[in-house]
Amino acid sequence: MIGPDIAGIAEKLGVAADDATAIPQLAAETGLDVDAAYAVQTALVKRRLDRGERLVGLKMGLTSKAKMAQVGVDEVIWGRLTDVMRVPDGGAVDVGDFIHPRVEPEVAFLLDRLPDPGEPVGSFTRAVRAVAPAIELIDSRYANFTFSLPDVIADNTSAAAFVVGPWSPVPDGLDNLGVLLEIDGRVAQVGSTAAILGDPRRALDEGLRLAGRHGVRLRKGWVFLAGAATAAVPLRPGAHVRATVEKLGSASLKALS
Ligand code: 0L1
Ligand code: MG
Repeated sequence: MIGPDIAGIAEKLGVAADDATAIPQLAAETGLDVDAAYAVQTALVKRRLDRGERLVGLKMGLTSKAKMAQVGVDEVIWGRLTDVMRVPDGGAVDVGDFIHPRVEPEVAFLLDRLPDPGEPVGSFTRAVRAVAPAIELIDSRYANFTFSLPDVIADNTSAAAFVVGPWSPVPDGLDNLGVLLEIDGRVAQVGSTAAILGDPRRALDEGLRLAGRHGVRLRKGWVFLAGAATAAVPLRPGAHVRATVEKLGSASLKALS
């Protein structure tokens, strides 16, 4: 039996992102399962690397119940981050570069000495040099932000852009810090880092385990987005977005008018 056309699906998703034009879901029609979907993700990200982008990290997706409920998919997933996706703290994005962008408050880790593949993280403070508040801008390439599990994996877990706030040394506890997402100074979402797999440190174990299954090794110096503590909020032109994590401070982003 002939399997799904990995390169062809990656090309469709890549063009959808480049043109900021939504496409219909692909997985059901092409018989894409989870493993094949990660192969599409690899091909989709390679398309970026081939035009000069650099891998700078890894992101976890759907690590909270709020996020799972928002999109109707209930498995933790992971995707890749490139240098072109990174927006400086306080920087601006053009909403027109995206299809239907949403923002969500996250916790970022700066990776340091990582265990060998297959080993648990063990000492979090050895594996992570610093932590920071972050904003992830997600933008599903599928119409109506609607997808199945293999669809969203193939689409690099909707990764589109991210902002990392100031790095701090790893605080004593990361498991129950207040999280706030403000849009134009008004509270849009409130949560706790406990929403991220009970403790965002667990996201790193999951990232090592899940990415390791696909032969992907996390690297020293990479940014690791542990996941969102709340549901995501649509990003409108002209909006000022601020994500604050207790003890860690804030990251911010502007959408051009
Ligand atoms: O980062 C995320 O949790 C997003 C994962 C993909 C689902 C979505 O697009 O909301
Ligand atoms: Mg996210």
